[in-house]
Amino acid sequence: MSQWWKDKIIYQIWPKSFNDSNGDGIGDIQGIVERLDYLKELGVDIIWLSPVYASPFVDQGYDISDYQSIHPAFGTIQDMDYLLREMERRDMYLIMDLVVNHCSDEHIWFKKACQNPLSVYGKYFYIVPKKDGIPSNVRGYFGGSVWDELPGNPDYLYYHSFHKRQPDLNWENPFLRKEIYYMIDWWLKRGVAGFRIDAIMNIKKDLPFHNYEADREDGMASIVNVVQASEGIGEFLAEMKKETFEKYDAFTVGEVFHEKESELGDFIGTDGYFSTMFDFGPELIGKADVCYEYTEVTPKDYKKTIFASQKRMESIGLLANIIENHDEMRGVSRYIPEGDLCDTSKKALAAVYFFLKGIPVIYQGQEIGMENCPFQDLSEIEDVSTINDYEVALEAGLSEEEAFRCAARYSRDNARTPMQWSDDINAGFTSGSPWFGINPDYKQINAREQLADEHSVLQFYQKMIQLRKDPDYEDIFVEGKFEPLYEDVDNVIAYYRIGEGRRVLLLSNYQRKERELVLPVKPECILLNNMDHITLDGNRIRLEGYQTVILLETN
Ligand code: TEU
Ligand code: CA
Repeated sequence: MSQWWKDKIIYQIWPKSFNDSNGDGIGDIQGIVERLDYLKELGVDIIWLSPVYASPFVDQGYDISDYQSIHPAFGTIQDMDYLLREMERRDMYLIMDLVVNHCSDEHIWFKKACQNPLSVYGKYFYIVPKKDGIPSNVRGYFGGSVWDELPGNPDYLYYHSFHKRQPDLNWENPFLRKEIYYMIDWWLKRGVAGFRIDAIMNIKKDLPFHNYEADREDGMASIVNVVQASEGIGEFLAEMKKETFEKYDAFTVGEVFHEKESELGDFIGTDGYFSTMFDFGPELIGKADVCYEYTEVTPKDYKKTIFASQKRMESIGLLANIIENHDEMRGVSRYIPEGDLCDTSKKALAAVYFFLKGIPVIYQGQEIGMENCPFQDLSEIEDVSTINDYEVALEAGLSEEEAFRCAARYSRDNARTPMQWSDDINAGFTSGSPWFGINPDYKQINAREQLADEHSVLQFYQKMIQLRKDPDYEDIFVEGKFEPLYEDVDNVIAYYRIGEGRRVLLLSNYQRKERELVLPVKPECILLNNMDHITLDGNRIRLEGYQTVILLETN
């Protein structure tokens, strides 16, 4: 397969909160079309669209009841075709979210399975007779047992890794796999360029089902045990690629967690199952099984983690680099120490992750520096996962106030507030009443103002993208090797990208204090600077707080 995507910039749209075109308070497909010029102007090539399929929205569309139809709140299949045409006209590509570890309990397959667990559809899921006992003591991602009584048929149990209304599909069944490949093919034929592949490590179970050592007082064990113990996922992934992606030279990015180190090459090597996969290294810093045990990220941890990922993937393949997504709090609120948050530090973080080797992915609103939302009360939260975090914290004995604080701080809903287009009412997201609260900081942080301000975070993103895509620097930014510098100097994040007969140095003074450094070589010129000025004298450089530059060196 070709690597047509390796110099491209990806932008993730979480449709419910992107742009509402018809005033019902919910973002929609026509709303995306309205903003294509904005994205083109920014420099985006590939849009990853989070689910827009038919769904009861128990998990914000990651619970799909019909893979080949569009949820009416988002529009119609004709709107999808229109979006595809409008993107093609602008040389842009669309990738959809492929959620095939599970579907919704409202999917016709599951309904038929409930009616008759012994039918062919019963075998599309993991369904067992209840009289044999609960097959495993596994706790799902959103809390509680992965086993529940089959709706309408309490003599049986079925398996769900996520919410109980997201039954897992049985990938061991070749007929189920065929259905999925057919559906993927159907979308590729329609013109989508590929997929972001959801929760894919969960499709392989550790069979036969059995218990694991309990890790909490509930007597259950984390579902991570299942992912880590299961063997043989590669057979499914290789087959899926051969039956679908390969035929279309599609671009795929896997949501891969807990892969085995020795299998990295199988995932994203030259002939890998996927084009790329997310680097979740930074996302995992300081995380624990429960949110009240999370710890804050220090610049030191952050540097160590991104550098480790770079080294690990060096001779293997390209990672998709992110600072946030729809499952995380805002990156600027996580990777910049509290109190240091400002436009300059936001630009510093942006440049640091953006020029790493790999494919840069921007999450909606990141380009204007959107921050965590100051939630005040649980009633403002919609996300099932956050509500579970809160309950788990309460059960562990935290006060309501403490439980809310930690659940809200790390809530996925921080990233799910509506996009801030302007300082007009509802941040210009909708003319109606928004489905979800708008972050009150939209008067200060919004796209319209930043489009008119050359010092804005948004225009800095634009400049970064232009530089990254400049064909003159392809040998550096696309192909160039990564090599760290000043690795042991605290609060300096610096690395080379090495091109043909030249290299660039990304240098970030990741702290509030200014600092002077003696560079190994006198740079030839400055390709990017997140401030107006620079103090450079030969190879002595002085950087202000969070000042970040890209310097070109030629031999
Ligand atoms: O996320 C998979 C995943 O591993 C999550 O459980 C993650 O740990 C969780 O978001 C933490 O709260 C994917 C999607 O990105 C997510 O939005 C879905 O909820 C999930 O799959 C189920 O489809
Ligand atoms: Ca709408």
